[in-house]
Amino acid sequence: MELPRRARGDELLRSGELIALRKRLRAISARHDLVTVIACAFDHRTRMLPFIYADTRMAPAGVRAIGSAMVDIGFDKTRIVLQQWNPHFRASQMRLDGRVPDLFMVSTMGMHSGRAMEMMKDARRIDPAHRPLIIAGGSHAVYEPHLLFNGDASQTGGADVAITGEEFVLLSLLEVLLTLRADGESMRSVFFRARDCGALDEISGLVYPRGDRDGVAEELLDTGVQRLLGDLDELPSPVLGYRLLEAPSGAMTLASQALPPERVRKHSPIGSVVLTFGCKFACPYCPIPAYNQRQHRLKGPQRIAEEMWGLYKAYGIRNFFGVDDNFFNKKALTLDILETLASAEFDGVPLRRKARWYTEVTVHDTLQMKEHLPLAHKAGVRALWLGVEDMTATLVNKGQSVDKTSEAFRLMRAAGICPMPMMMHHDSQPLYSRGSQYGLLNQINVLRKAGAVSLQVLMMTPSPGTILYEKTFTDGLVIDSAGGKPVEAHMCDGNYIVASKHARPWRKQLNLLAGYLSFYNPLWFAIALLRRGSKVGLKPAGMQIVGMLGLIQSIRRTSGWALRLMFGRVKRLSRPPVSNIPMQSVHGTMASHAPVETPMPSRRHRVVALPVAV
Ligand code: B12
Ligand code: SF4
Repeated sequence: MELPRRARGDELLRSGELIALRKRLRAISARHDLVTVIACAFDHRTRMLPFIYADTRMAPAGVRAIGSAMVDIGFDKTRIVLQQWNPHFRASQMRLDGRVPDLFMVSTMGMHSGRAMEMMKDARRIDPAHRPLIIAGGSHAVYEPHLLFNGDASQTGGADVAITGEEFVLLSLLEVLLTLRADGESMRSVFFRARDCGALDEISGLVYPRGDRDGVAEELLDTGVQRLLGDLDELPSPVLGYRLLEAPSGAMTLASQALPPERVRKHSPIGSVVLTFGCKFACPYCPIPAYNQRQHRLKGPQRIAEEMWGLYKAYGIRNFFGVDDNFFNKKALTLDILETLASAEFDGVPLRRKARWYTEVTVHDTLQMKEHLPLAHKAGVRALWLGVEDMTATLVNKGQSVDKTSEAFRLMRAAGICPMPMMMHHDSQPLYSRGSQYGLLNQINVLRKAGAVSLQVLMMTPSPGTILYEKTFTDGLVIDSAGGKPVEAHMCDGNYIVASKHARPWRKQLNLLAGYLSFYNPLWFAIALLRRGSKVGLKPAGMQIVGMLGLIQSIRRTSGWALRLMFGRVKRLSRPPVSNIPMQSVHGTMASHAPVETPMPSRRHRVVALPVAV
């Protein structure tokens, strides 16, 4: 099920609304000496192709954005801990500025949710009198917030509240809490009071539990789908967030100081930056258009140039990854950004000399931009990731074809931009096809000839928040367990075959490895070295090294699963998962973020209390 769309015309915040909220919070923050720890959940078992380098060498934008927002409103005592860099971090032992934090925030994607739940459970070991308010966020909270709470009465765990949206939702929550907070009152206490008097119900984008026992959710209340920020120039500067990072370490506790600015680039040589959000296509396996309420949201060209320069000056970062869904989505707006970046100068230095960047686009839009690819190069673009999925457009048709994809790749290479294809393998695609371009290896060969520099091949996997999600279950594709091993969250990353009707799903698992092996191998490394005179230089050879190292990890991690699929009993699910915690909207109707078939509470037992400190 996709996220429901807000009423037409009510999808976006009013212009200036986020700026006004930031200003109001700055006016009250001095009265509240808050300490915050923001943790990014990361399951190291997901470390393999195709993300082996980007997963740890690019400090994620989500936690940095939340950290930037906290500093921007006046809460400097904030630390960002990445489980990527601090695998042994223990929330129960965290102290910052000598104090147990007032707020513990956890950001997670679906495949890292096991680690997020462990961290929140651990944070609950802190004595309730000092325990921070536990706030969960990130893409998993957007699509499956119910999974961030504990519904098992025999234990305690999970979040106090999940944010199913962006900065504006968190800041709105903080404004309500800080307005109600009595002197010296804990953030948990004021949260419970605010919740019980209905003060949170007008903040769209929250899911919070109710029940008699702390840490056990008897029901979940959903305040609805967030309003999105349309003008991304209203966001706080990303420069703020980088100075909050905890340095990589094997310690369970936090260091007294954050990672010094001069060491940021060493650990995060790539800086992810928000440029645009949204995509005009509507691929049925993708949750992005619905998440964005079919809106295209942008930062202004000058602001983008200033951010890149600001990050370079403050931390020396020179490589940027635009977290765009489809950067070339609207040609005129794209050209505006490219022209500005190509000509931007700071302190007499052209930005393009210092900043190189990469982002995601589609084949269709790349061809629309074909005469402007040299401009993109001049603006600093050096690689573009393109969803070619299945080039014969059998799986999904978004204007790609073998000829068009090849043409787009050749034009990019001619302009000095590395084409980075993202493919999707599926049940009906054979490993090799004779006399056609349908097979996986055939397509990889075409891509390589056309100039592909890297390769991503993932298996089509059900993604919550998409039209296809439920059908994949009801069609009997989704695997529950193989050889007695249940499918876990970290396996739902496209690298494991967890949804397939194929009679021999292990072949699909091996196909992925065979596909990678045909692309990343010593022969093609040698050829890439010989061809280093091309406009993309040594980059293909560099990607071959990363690819071969990543492939070793992929083989190590997924071949056991291939064996289970081969020799074990494969059990499939026939229905999509339901929330084991009843869920409803604050108005007593179906919750916007409910998964399919979520039971509604039989009776709405809301306690409406006066907002008095406890
Ligand atoms: C960049 C990116 C990556 C990079 C991440 C590198 C890095 N270290 O940052 C790479 C390429 C490695 C990657 C890999 C994968 N990704 Co990815 N990725 C993205 C992408 C395009 C942008 C993420 C981002 O930085 N956004 C910008 C920031 C500012 O937004 P944000 O992260 O959403 O955070 C905002 C809110 O969510 C919220 N928030 C976030 N955290 C918190 C915490 C708290 C406490 C609060 C209050 C709020 C909050 O506030 C933030 C500011 O607005 C998103 C799609 C998208 N457009 O968001 C997919 C996305 C996150 N990826 C996704 C997936 C599935 C994957 C992969 C499994 C590959 C795949 N099969 O598609 C792998 C997993 C790899 C791994 N081991 O982790 C999914 C996650 C779905 C889910 N249910 O969790 C997304 C949403 C795309 C999609 N298909 O829908 N990805
Ligand atoms: S083109 Fe990419 S971002 Fe756009 S809907 Fe399709 S998969 Fe999603």
